[in-house]
Amino acid sequence: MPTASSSATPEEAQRFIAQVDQDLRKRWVARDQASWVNQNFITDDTEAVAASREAETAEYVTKAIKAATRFDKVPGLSPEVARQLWLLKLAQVVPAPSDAKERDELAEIESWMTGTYGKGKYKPQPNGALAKAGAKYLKAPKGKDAKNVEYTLGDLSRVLSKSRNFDELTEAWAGWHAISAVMKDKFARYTELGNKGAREIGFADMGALWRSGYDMPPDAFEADLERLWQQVKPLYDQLHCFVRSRLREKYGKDKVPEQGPIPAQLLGNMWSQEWNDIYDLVEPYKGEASLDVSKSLRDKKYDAVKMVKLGESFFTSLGLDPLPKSFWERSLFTKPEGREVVCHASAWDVTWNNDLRIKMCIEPTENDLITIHHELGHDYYFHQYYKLPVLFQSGANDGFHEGIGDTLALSVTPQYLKGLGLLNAAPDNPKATVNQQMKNALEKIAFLPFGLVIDKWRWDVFAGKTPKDKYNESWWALRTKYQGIAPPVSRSEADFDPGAKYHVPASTPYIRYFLARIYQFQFHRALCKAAGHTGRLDTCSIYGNKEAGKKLAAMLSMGSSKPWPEALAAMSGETKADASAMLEYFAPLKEYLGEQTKGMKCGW
Ligand code: X8Z
Ligand code: ZN
Repeated sequence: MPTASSSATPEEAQRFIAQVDQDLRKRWVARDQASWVNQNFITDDTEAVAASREAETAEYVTKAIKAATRFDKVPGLSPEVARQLWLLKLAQVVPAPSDAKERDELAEIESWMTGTYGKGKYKPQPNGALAKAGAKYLKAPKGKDAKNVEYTLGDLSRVLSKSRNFDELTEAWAGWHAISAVMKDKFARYTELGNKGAREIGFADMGALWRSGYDMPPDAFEADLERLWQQVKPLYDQLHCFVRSRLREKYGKDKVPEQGPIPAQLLGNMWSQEWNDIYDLVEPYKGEASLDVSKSLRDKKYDAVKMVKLGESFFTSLGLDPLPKSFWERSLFTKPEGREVVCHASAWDVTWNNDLRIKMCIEPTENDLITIHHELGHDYYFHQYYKLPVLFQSGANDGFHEGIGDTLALSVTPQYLKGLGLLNAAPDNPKATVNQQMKNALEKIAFLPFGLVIDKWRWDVFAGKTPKDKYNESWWALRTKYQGIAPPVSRSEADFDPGAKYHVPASTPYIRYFLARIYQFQFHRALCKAAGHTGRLDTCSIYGNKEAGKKLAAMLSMGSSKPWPEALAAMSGETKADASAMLEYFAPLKEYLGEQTKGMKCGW
């Protein structure tokens, strides 16, 4: 550990941060290699190795932060050094207490929670709805009776997206949400230990640390989130209202209340976070051209690699580099047989040196095609900044990182898909536009309140405002307040529903995804302008446009070396997050929803 003399100078600070760069790189590589192996082969041993590397990193970061306080009041630091010293304070998502035993305990809980989620399974009730439904949506391995199989999240999610039977949906929902009850005590202990670590490095609690990564005071950040939410809430309310009325027609008035929250299992997704899988139930104009890309992917026999190549071709069309050879050798593209893996999609630069990979259990669906673009967005960000000091090897903020692939995916328009033969027709008429927009809104707009609640819940837990005996109650209070959804079956404090969403056991902060939903439309608008697009925003595709590619690459190459408003300005000229681009994009749908919901009782 480098130390500084009591009369520290800017030069010493410079040397200190250069040493931290080397040390941190070594530890992050060791940690991420262990984590990669653990998540690709979940066993007790890989879990232990991953926990140990995590604990070592946490120990180092806390010590380095404490040593760096010597430079707190040193005048004349270069902006690069000052920013790295600041980013060092934020470098450990779950900061550990300096007590070795507590540190190890914390890291073990983290690995255990991730593993427990990854291994989560549900065996259908012998006479329940899923057993009766047989193998319709549930793939039993060859030679096995569907009734005796334990189903994974992937299987149960297929039920949520495809089944239109109320009882099957309810059982699949409840089945998955049973996997996390065991996490509750551990999560409470993790909160206690993580908070202790956060306080040692000068934050009130872990939530305060997480909210500090946005180049503004945490309170100002929360106010900004509220401002953005109020910008988009009217559109969400209309969408909710319209979807609820269609679900009432489908499932009956006894199942879906006229004015109450929507039962969470009816929205096509395990967490009701994106609703595009129930597009068939809410399609505005029947008989318009099909938007079913999943079917075309299956018909055209797209396998996982072919889908990833298609994603890559979008990035290279902008003038960005092809993915390195090692990407194709080291990535995990499909769910392997005979071992436990974390299937939740992720992107990596394991050795922080252009060692790009994705880890996904790809199925030939449109959702997975979009997720591939999302993950490659991370990899291309890594690629553009891997030569920077490691503390600058992240997004301008984490919402930027989450928004890049999505921005490109906004250019995956029906016209583009038609060119690939993945859609038969891409008509440009008002009805087709509304259909297309509805499908996109079910993904993008429906997500917004979900993107808010995960961390609103965690921030309150970390701040001690939500005690352990109110964990689940508070979770559902937020889910109902913001999303307007209700639990499918009665819940109690014996349940721990937050743990059934990957990012909670995996300690991934979530507000980044809310931000990304907003930013991606700002990015899209800016890149479309650079590409010379003049028409409606939802008809723009930057595919093949090198000018847009240059703008994108310039922003990505900055990593986190500058405050995010500067990175945004480099791309769009704006310095504030602003949902007006998103609203502009969805203007045609807003008009349709306004007409459709006239006279309806909206809200819950
Ligand atoms: O977790 C992800 C990515 C990996 S960074 C697949 N997403 C969030 C989620 O699945 O909950 C992307 C959208 C939101
Ligand atoms: Zn992501």
